[in-house]
Amino acid sequence: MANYDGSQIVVLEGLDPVRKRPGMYIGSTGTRGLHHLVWEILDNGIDEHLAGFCNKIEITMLADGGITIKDHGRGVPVDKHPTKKIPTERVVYTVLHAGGKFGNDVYKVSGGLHGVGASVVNALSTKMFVEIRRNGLIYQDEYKNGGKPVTKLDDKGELPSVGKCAKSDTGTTVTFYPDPMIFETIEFKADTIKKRLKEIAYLNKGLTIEFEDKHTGEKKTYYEENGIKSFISYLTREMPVLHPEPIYIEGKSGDIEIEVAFQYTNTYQEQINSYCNRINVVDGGSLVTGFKTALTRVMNQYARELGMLKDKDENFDGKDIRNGIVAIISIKHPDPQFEGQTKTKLGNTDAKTAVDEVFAKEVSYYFDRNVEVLKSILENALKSYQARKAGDKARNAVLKQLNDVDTKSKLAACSSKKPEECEVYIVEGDSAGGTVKTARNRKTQAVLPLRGKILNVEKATLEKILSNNEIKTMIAAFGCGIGDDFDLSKLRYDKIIILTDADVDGAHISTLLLTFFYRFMPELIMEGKVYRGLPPLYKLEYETTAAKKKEKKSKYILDDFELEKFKRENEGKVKLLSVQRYKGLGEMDAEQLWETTLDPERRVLARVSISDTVEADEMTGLLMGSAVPPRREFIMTEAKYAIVDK
Ligand code: 0RA
Repeated sequence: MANYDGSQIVVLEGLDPVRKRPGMYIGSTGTRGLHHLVWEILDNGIDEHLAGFCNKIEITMLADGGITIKDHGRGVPVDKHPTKKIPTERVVYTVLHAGGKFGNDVYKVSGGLHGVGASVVNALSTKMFVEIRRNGLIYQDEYKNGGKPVTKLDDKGELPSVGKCAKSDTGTTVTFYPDPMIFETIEFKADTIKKRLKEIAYLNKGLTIEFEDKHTGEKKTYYEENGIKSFISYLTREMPVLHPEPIYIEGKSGDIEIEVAFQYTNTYQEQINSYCNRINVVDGGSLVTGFKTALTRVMNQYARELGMLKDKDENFDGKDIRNGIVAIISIKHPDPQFEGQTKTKLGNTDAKTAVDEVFAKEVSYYFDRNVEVLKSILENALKSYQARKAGDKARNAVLKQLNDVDTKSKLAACSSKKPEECEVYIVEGDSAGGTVKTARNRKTQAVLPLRGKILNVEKATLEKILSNNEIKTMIAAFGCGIGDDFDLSKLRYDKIIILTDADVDGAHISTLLLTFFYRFMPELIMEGKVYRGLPPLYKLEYETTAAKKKEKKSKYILDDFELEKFKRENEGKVKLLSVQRYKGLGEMDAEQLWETTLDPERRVLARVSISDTVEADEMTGLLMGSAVPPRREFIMTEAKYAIVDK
């Protein structure tokens, strides 16, 4: 038994830091961090799929709040770990960063964005059960209170088997219960999970994912025979397209496997999502460079062959050629190097060469056989080329002029010039803007009132966007430029706070603003500089009935949820005298606005974040696309929660 006790000490030392600083391992203890646990366990199953040993994963949301993830892979090894002297399974689930330290699978998801290891999940759970089927035997192991083993090892220090199964029946099943002492909420969200499963299915063609929610009885199977090609169809489903079918390309260069799918849309946007070993490399990197270089080269060659560009003409710019493209690049790489602060950029130079080589060869093969598609894409590039030539002048004029934009007329600046203490409120409407100007702290809070709706940048040309007054004022006020010229270090404010009414119009304006930021200054959002101010929806006047002497009190309430909560928690204790519902910011006077919405000590802000580009692009696409009915519905029912991580 000495062995067993010894292993327990390892465990305690091993996982303690995770419980002390969960945020360091899973980002947050909010709902996103909670779901990170699920992705972590799922990734292990996907690793098995990538290694070629698993074609089915099952996920079940249990009625008691737990979640089960079963993969049909080889099963986690149970033999004694050579150095730790405990079953390898225990190492996987109780030692930090044990994820990739054994086995020699080539394509690992671990080491990327998630990759903190299954032990972190165990550390943050009250209970965890592991069942392994391997070599015709069934093993079970159980942990409690943040990864403390419950199951006794046998006298050889091995995990005893509990039964037999067919030799071909292999796999790993993990069930865990997140710790309510750690997480703000332990309620898994079926929608969040299903969305992820869908993405996983697109990225892993041939993998079947079965989902079941025992709370509702819902069952769903995710399986995408056509992988990322279907993913493209999904992303472009609301957009007008230049050719009916996405183009799909695959190939191999050395150890690197490459898949690309793309489709041209009749929009001005370029949307390229890239994945390495199924990890979304949000900032692209070498694989995207390889794709862009090859696409530009090949298309310019075709344009000359077809006589669209004459000898004297200069080449199409890469941007002309990518105008309207929606693309996914997905590669498998044996040794990915993720770079940058957030590890969201691929560094490997061999990935650039490999993607360039495979893509150029295969796309030429495709275009030689689909000349009509080729022509429509080149004509689209030509239009962009011509517009750019015409627009260059206008654009330069606008950009020059930006510095001279008279922001004074609209922007009420703050007196401090220290960006770290300054904030700018972007306020819907002149009248609310006026009140905010009166109410604010003039030293640190600037106010920019917006008149009416701002331009929908998804539907406008660059020239039009840059000549829009509201947009010009914002660019000038922020001070950090846009697009390729963007420089975050020049941002004049620490926080950009969007303040709109809590109604459909307000939600729409806020979405339009976010779309503009996302398309032209995405770093603002990525770096967490953008917030939404959440003014209270209600003011309550009430009398306490419990105390001996009655006392009149008032309270601001954020939303319907909080109102219900207040009523529930104070049932019988207070008597409600009045419930005032604010229809808009305009109904508050300066003092109320300061107390509830501006005062840094009392206001509620929600930081706007984008969990990944697919979600954001899809969301903006959904909100901004040309099909009106679904968009309406989305704004009214979801806008408040759609992008706000709170
Ligand atoms: C490395 C080697 C082997 C299995 C695994 C990893 C493995 C890990 C996990 C985590 C969740 N499910 C898993 N399935 C498999 C065994 C290699 C062999 O059988 O030779």
